[in-house]
Amino acid sequence: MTLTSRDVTVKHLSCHYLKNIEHGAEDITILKDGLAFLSTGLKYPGLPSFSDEPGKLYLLDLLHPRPSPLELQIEGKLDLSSFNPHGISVYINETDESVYLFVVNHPQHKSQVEIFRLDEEDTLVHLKTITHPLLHSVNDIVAVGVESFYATNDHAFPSDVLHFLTILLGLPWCDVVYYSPEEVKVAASGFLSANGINISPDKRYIYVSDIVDHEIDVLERQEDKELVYIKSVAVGSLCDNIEVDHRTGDLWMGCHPNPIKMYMFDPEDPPGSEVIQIKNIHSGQPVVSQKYVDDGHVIMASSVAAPYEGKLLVGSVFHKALCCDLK
Ligand SMILES: [Ca+2]
Ligand SMILES: [Ca+2]
Ligand SMILES: [Ca+2]
Repeated sequence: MTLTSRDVTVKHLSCHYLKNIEHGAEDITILKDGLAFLSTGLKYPGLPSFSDEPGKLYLLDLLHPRPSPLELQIEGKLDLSSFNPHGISVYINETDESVYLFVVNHPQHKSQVEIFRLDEEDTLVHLKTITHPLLHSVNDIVAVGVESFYATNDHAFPSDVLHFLTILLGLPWCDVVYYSPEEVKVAASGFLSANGINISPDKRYIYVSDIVDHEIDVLERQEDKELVYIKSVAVGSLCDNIEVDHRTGDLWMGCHPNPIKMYMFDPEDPPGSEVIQIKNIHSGQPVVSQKYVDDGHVIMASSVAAPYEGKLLVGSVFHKALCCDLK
């Protein structure tokens, strides 16, 4: 059985809860200037969700003396009553420094990608909704242009029954899809379940969390948009989203040490959280270490860990979010 569950030895940092975040911050990403984007309120089949409200996006300025998440206002034609945000990624247009936020959205449990532009401090303008048959079970994305991205499919088929069969049989049938207005194609395949995705600071490599396989895969970008497999790094946990430290290139993941507790949710025996870091991933000896471990009593089901200048934001699938000191 690949969905292993293990007991965890608690290892805490000095942290506080982020205000207003009560129903998960499944994905978080931080810009070089300290602005963090949070995707909150995910409703995902089979997993707990403790709010009937639609999902929301928040912004947090880590350079503020007392950072507090601010809800982003959304302008445009997007239906906000069914907004169900999941993985996110930011792209900055180098010519005019404009900030584009890409968001995986599951209205009525469908999969689509929304592209927004940050216009003022608290306003996102909705530019485009992208749907495509290859984008059938999107978990996370990494933007590589103002309208192009790589996306992970966490299911080999949109159907949950067929998906669980592939997991039970160990069939690595999930893929990563490249999307641009000119071309859409499978860029890499062979994942048991592709979850978080991100890019190296030099933009040469793409990292994918093959979550049920307990590993992070390293792929190299090609001229024709394909991704060539380089290697896998074992992480010993089910790692969800990946964030990359802009300065060091280290990978940080929010992981699920006992995922069965997530599906069989019991508040008396909650699912735990684990933050894992990979240093020197391109060297012959990457260093994998646990930076934070909780038995679920502080935070349940961590799904992302985003570092910024000695601070670490930890988000979760359906619970709270933490701001921790790394120093
Ligand atoms: Ca992401
Ligand atoms: Ca794999
Ligand atoms: Ca994810």
